[in-house]
Amino acid sequence: DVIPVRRALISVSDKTRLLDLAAALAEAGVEIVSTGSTAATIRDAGHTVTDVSEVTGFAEALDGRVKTLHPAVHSGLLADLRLADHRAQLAELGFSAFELVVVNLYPFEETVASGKPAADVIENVDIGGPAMVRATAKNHANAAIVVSPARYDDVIAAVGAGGTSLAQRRSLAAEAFVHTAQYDAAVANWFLDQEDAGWEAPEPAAVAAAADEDSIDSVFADTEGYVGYETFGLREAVLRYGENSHQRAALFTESDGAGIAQATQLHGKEMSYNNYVDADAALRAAYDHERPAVAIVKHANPCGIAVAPEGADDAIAAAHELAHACDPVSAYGGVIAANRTVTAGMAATVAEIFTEVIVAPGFEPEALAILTRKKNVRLLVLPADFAPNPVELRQVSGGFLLQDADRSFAPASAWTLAAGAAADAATLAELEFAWRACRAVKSNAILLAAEGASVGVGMGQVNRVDSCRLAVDRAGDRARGSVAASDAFFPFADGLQVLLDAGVRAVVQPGGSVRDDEVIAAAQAAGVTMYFTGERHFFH
Ligand code: 93A
Repeated sequence: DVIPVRRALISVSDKTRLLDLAAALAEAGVEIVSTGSTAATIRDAGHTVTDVSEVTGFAEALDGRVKTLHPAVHSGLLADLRLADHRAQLAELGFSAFELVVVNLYPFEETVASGKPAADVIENVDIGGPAMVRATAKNHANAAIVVSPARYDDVIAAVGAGGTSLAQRRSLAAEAFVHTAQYDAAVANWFLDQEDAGWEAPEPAAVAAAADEDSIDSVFADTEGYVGYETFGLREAVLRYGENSHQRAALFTESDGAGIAQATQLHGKEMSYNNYVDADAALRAAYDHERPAVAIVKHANPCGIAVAPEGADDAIAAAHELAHACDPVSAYGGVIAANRTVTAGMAATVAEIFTEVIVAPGFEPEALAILTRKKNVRLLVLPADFAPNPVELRQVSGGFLLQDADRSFAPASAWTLAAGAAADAATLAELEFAWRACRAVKSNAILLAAEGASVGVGMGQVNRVDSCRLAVDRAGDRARGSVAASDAFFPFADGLQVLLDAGVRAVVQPGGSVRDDEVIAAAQAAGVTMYFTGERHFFH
C-alpha cells in the first residue's frame, strides 16, 4: 500500500515552508505542477515547475476564479488507479495522476478579520482549493493530501523512503476533511452574520458588538462540545454584553423553536442578555394561566402576577393593573409579559410606568401608537405558535442537565384537605390561582393572593420562614384574608405560623414533611383551611 510519488500538485496561499518542500521534491525527482503565485515562488527559487495552465490547456480565467477547476486536474486527482478501467480512461484522455497534492486555502478568516469590504471577503471564498482537497482525500487509496505545513517533514520523509503509506494517507485525508469543514463553517457564519438587520448601517452599539464578534465566534466555534453551539448550532445575534458589561454574550436559537428567541421586536433599544432572561421568566408566569394574565418580572422573579377578573371590560388591562398593584416599587423598570394582545387601555397605563420590555402575542395598533412614543421600551411580539420549551437545559461545570419542563399541575379536585373546613368554590379557585402563580417564583417561594392576583411574593430565600416573612411584609394589610401557596412543604410549623399570624385564611402546599403533624396542628389551632397537593413545584 505504499505509493511512490512521481507527480505532485501544489497550490498554496500560505507559503510557509513551501520552498523546503519544493526543494525536497525536486531533489527526489518529483514533477511539480503548480498554480500562479505558488509556481512563481518555486520557480524563483530555481526549481523546475509545470504551470497548471500547461496541464489544462487553459489560462487562468475569470480573475483567477477558475484555475484548477478542469477535468485534466480533477481526473488526475480522482482516478482510482487500482481499476483497469480508470487507468484506461485516464490514458485515453491524455491525463496523468497526482500522487501528492499540497493545498491550503484562500485566507478567508484573515480577510474577514482585516475588516475588508464584503466583495473582498467573497473573493476569498476558495472554491477550487477545497475541490482539490476533497477530491484527493476521497481518493486517499491513490494519493496523499497535505493541507498543513506541519505535515511537510513527514511527507518529505515518506517520499525519500519510497512513498506514502495507506495509514498515512488515511490520516491526512481525515485532517483534510476537518480542514474544509472548518473552512466552510467560517464561511457559513459570515453569511449568517450578513443577515443581521443592523449590519449595513451599524449603530455605535452594533459596531462595539461587531468588534467582539470574532472573539465570540472563536470561543463558540473552537470549544468543541460547547452545549449551546452543538445543540442549537444557529447563532442568532451577538448581544452587546452578558449579565454584566465585561461578559461577552450571544443568543442562539433552536431551529424549530417558537419562544422568546424567535420573538419579533417592534420597537425600542436592542434586547440585552438580562432582557431575554427576564422576558422568558415573565412568559413562564403569564402563560401558565388560561385566563388573560400579566406577569411583571424583575431579576428573573415575578413581582406581580394576575389574571383578569371575570367579566372585566378590558381584561388584559385589568390583569396588568392588578399585577402592578402587587408591588409597584419593584415593578419599576420591570419586564412585562401578557398572554393576550396588549390593548390601548393597558398601553396607556404602562406608558406611565418605566418599563424595560413588554412581550405579548400582539399589540393593538392604538397600543403601539401609545407605546412607541416611549423611546426606550422594547416591544416584542411572540411567534404565532409560541410554546414554552418542553424540556429545560442548564449548564453545569463540565456538562449540562436536561429535564422535562414543570408542566404537571394538580387541580384543586385532586388535593386533600389537611386542616380546617373544606373551602368553598371561590376560595378553591383562589387557591388554585395561587398554586399556579407560585410555581413561576424562584424557590423557596411563598405567594399570597387575593382575587386572582398576587398580593405578596416571597422569593428565592434559603429558608421558608424568610420567604413567608417577605411575602407577608410585601402584602402589608392585604395579607389578612388572602390565600397562600408554598412551592414545597413546610419543614416546621414556624413558616406557616408567620402566615397564620398575618391573617391568611387558606393555604395550599404539597405536604409530605416528617413534621406534617405539627404543621397541620398549627393550621387547626388557627382555624385555617389547608390543602395538600401531593406535588411540589421547586424552581431554581
Ligand atoms: O479561485 S479558486 O476558487 N478557483 C480555482 O480554480 C483554484 N485553484 C486553486 N481558488 C483556487 N485555488 C486556490 O488558489 C488554492 O486553494 C490556493 O489557496 C490558491 C493558490 O493560488 P496561487 O498559487 O495562484 O497563489
